[in-house]
Amino acid sequence: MGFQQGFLWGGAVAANQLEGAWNEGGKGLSVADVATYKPNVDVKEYKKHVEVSLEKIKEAMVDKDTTYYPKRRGIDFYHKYKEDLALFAEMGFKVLRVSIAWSRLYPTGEELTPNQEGVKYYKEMFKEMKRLGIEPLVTLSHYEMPLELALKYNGWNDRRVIDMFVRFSKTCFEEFGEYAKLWLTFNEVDSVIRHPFTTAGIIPELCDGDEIKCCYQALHHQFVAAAIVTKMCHEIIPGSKMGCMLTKLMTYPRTCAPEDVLATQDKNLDNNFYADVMVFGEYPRLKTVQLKNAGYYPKMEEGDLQILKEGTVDFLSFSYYMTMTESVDPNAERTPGNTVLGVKNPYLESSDWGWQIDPIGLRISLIELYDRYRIPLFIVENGIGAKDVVEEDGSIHDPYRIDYFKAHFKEMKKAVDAGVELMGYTSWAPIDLISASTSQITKRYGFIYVDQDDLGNGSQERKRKDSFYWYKKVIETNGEDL
Ligand code: BGP
Repeated sequence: MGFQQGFLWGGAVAANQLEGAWNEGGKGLSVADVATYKPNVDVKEYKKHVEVSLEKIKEAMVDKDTTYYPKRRGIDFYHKYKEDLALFAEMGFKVLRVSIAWSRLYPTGEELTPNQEGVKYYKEMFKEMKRLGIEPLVTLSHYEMPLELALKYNGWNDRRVIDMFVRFSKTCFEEFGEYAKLWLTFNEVDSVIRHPFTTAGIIPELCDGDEIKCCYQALHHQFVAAAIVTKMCHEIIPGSKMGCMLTKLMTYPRTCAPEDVLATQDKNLDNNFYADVMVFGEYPRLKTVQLKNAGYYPKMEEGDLQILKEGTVDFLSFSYYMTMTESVDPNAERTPGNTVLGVKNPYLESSDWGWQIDPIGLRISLIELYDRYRIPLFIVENGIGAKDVVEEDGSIHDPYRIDYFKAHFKEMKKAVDAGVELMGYTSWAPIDLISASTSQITKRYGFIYVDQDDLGNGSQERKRKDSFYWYKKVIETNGEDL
């Protein structure tokens, strides 16, 4: 059978990781602009590096030296987008997942009308994509809320932020709806719990001693906002489709001991919770009980549950980088991964950053998700961060990246052949950009190399890696020639 005709092959990026131009075009500061560069650190050290505090944020705000804030410079896509889009078109992209920086349209988040320079910038970008025949898939919120909302309201913890986000989204639909029919609300909506500041602007000192409670409240506000704008998107843009976006983190039991299986079940139920709300339009009963028992069930307003019911999504999208393994044995060997900690799976290899590579896990995830939700799926992030070497003649040989994608595409194909409805695939990321978790650019994901180091040195010249030509062929043959 193979991939359906019109399968949407492409790539995914996020404004805060590639645009740069953090203080141009009337843009306000976003939470990403205070994210510092983190050199490779081990698991124990990691916690210290991701700690967020009011004091650190304020220091970063007045820091004029941007060397250690790589997201502020990105890869200068803001000025170079035509060159980069041309390279994506050369690979034959059908779709490009982009995000809109909220603080480019609403610098503080509180304005009543948008910054016209920001509107103009994105309109030009969408026009160029249209000219090149690349369809946009637009994420409304990808780790980049206006910083002012974090400082003043403790981000999404405050219900008033819903209205501000709805205003921003309405602007996006009205201004860009002519070009974009495919939309996503919150990138990796589940990550509020793992990265509260990056995802939801939550500052621990403003949480009355209970950060987790703050996170679940923020998450609820995001669910409500997502449902409102999903409905609105359908009303404003004829033929539009809205998806939710999750981090697919499937967990295996380390052994078949029932204790391990039970602990694993808990992890997997938690991973499904977010999609349950956005696809079915309701809080699942088991999670409701769990949150109530823990004292984390969010405050709701009358009508919230109805809003969730009326704003369910058309498709389910997710990122897929790795799988997790669970064990109740405290001595089980841990992985050196630096965002989500887990037990080592002896059957899997890991990336240089400790992310366990698992192509078959992608097939399992696709089948499990499709069977549970029965709506079309879209893989909107998948890829490998690696250290690339530029040869003397300027070529970049990245067989490890080709191997990674090839193995994942084979499994994707098998899932499709098994009956899974898959709309498309966007690799993370088609061009080297700033890593979300570490702010390194040397954790490279692209088919296109960017001559820039972690501290911003380099010409920013773009170069095609071997994988560039390989992916072009995959797209040309609709995934037949791997
Ligand atoms: C996802 C994010 C992306 C992206 C990717 C890779 O969680 O949605 O923004 O960056 O992970 O992660 P990292 O950049 O930390 O390697």
